[in-house]
Amino acid sequence: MPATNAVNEDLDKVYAEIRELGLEGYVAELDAYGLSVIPPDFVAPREFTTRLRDGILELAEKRSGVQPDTKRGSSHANIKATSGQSGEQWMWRILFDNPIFEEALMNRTSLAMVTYLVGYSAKLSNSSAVVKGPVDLDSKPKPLGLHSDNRGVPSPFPPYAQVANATWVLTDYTLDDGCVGYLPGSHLLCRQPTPGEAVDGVVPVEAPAGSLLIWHGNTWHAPFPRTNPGLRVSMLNYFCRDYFTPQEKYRDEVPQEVLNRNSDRFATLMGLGDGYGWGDEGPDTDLLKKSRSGQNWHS
Ligand SMILES: O=C(O)CCC(=O)C(=O)O
Ligand SMILES: [Fe+2]
Repeated sequence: MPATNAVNEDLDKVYAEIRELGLEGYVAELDAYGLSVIPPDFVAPREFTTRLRDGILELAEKRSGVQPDTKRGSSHANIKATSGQSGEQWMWRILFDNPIFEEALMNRTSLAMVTYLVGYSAKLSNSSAVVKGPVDLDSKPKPLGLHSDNRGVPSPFPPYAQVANATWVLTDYTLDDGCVGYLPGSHLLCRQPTPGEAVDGVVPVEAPAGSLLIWHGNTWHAPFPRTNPGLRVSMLNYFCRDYFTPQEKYRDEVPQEVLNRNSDRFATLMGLGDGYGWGDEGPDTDLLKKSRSGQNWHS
């Protein structure tokens, strides 16, 4: 049985897309290790990732009122963290803040890899961005927060992915830059790590700006603290299978103009293809057949 994707009637279709984009090697890496690093040339033109990074820095200032200091990162020393470590600015549900975020979501390479993991009926669970500054080197180091993104999923996890993470690396990722780290092969363990488990085996995911990271929802990973001056900038799109509840509100809040300028796949990602949530009119059976038919996620 394949380790990462479910038996799926759309496998031929997604594999054809993978081949067309030259991504077979990255699928092999994902199957073997649970995480794949896709180089910039397979992702998007440099000009696009520069604009995406600038869009996130602009949003960071809009949301916090603090202008990001990309050289030293001092702007983020005391930034209010909504999650994670201090010095880290997380911005949630950024999708509707700038049309370039829609383009990043719909990027063909990203979507092909995500589809391989969670199918064509997948929904967007969150679209967020992180701007991360250097830690205070005098403070006591915090333990690595190793985890799988399968929040609330009981063990044992299924071997196929229930959620998938596509992270846009928008400034270089090295250990000292505060990149993400992961435990290779941990997607096969099918459970969450216990506190302190396996942290010695965690390897940094080093990648140049413009790369795209894709990981299986079972994979154990954790952010490293940044020790270099300056800021780490990333955008992450986090997807779930259609029977999950997305973390962020999309279905009821996506503006019509945003739907109008995007494809049917975008509407599915927003949850518009999800047949659950009916009222006294009862289920829309056509919609149910498409989303919760069960045909594309049995293993
Ligand atoms: O951005 C990072 O370094 C890791 C964040 C994380 O755990 C995630 O995106 O699921
Ligand atoms: Fe995570």
